[in-house]
Amino acid sequence: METTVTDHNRTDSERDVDLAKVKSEILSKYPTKVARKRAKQILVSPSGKGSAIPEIGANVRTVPGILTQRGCCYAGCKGVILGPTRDVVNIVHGPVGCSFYAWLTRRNQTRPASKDAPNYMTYCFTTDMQDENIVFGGEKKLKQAIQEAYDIFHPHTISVFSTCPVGLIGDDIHSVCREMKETLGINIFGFSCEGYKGVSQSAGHHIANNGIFKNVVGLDDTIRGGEFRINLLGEYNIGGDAFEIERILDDCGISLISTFSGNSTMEQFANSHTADLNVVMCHRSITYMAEMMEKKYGMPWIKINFIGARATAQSLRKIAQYFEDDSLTARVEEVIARELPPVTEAMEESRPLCEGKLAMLFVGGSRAHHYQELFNELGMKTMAAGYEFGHRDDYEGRQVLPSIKVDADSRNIEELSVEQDPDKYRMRKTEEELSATGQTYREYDGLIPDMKPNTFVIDDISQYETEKIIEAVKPDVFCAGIKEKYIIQKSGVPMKQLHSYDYGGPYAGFKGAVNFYREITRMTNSKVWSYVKAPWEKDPELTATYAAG
Ligand code: CFM
Repeated sequence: METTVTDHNRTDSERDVDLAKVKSEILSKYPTKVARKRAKQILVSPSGKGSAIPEIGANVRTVPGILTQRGCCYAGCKGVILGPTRDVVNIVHGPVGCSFYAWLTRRNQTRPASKDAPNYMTYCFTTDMQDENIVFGGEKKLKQAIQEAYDIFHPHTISVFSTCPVGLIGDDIHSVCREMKETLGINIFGFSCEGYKGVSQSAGHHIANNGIFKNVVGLDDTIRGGEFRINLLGEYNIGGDAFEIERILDDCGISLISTFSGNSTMEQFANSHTADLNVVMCHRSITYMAEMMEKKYGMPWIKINFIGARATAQSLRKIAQYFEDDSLTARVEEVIARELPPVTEAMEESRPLCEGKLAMLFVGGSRAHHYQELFNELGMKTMAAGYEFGHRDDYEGRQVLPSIKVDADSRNIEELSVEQDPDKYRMRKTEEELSATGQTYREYDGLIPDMKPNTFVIDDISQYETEKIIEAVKPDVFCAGIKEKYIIQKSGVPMKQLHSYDYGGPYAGFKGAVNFYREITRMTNSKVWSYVKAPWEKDPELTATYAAG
């Protein structure tokens, strides 16, 4: 019988791929220096829990010429962090393409409070730089763009994003923003997030965190919400995830003061320092904010994860544990008890159809870890996982932070020096009180400890490596992004985008888990990809004719 990559009747021994051999075959095709570098970024997982965590090469430059999945600093700043916020006019100072290609491509959704409440997310604002602006400077054009946006929309906040050429010609966006802020009397600030900064979009996250922290957080001291008040950090409302999480928190009686930044507003950011606890979902993109808020305002943070039914329940319990309130704990348990049965039912339907199948997960900086929860619930094994731009702490856990060396690229990104606010600092709980709650704060163990034995962990995977590993591992589903999608499908493997969810979702929370089970069951049980044949596979004599000629 012909074996295809979607053949689900593989025996266990067929699945036992010698990953060390696959790794050395991949590396053998690289020049020596490149192979040495990639060797540090491709790990075969240690054998199970309790094993020593190996060091991984991460957050380093991609070798030029290699086809990476990564995006740029501007993408991380404008697209990722500020993209989902509806009441700010985000003007991109640069060529039109930079703005156009960051225009709603991430499927962030938003729900304004009323029909008249501002929502600028559907617009695409750009200064549309031309050659003459590159030669003679673009500050005048930027000023005009801010004025024009103000005249048309009257927003309370405008932010400006630098693209590569702006940094190269030296336009001073910050002085333009200061000047226009004074002229118009609204909040205007800029981000020096030129695409080339740092080694990936991760640099842009940090720059965005700094900018929001400096210019917005702390502006509004009004106390809002009920007794249990949190901020949700690192949730971006892809495919409606935030709506499901908001529904659950609401049911539990937990007030969400601000989300950074799914379904968010600048008004919420301005007010976020009044909450009592920060819960961090995406450790990579937003922990800077959690750390700065703790220093300045005295608010502790915990790591949570709303991807996966079990993880969602656990995260709710963690939040309740912080507040140490019996009525909250009881209500959280009630919600979990009510929500779980239909999820378990859906899981039990899907599990027999998915059990034993293999997944590969290569997504930005946290999903390649979080989504393993859902695959575990389906009884599937994640054979290979990795981040586009995670740092060592996202892989190995935060205990490695002191040993991460600052290099030329990371030195480029400003580290704000933050101090206690003389008026607004309020220590929510002392260290003793925190430890008395029975859980750990400011901690994340990373992806590697959760990987099963004999699996790959690969940082900044390339297209070539993707193809080689698909050949060797023959996964039943591959999760990554749009750049990889069609090549993976052409190799006969079902491909699920975990950045935009391919028009599906939500996948967070309880209802999201059910959506995901059904989607993965459908994808991994469909034969369609096994019928895909490239022309040269169908008609091999084409090659023969060519060779003979
Ligand atoms: Fe955080 Fe994200 Fe991610 Fe990310 Fe992203 Fe994203 Fe992502 Mo795409 S903030 S690191 S920069 S969870 S846009 S919502 S899906 S790569 S894994």
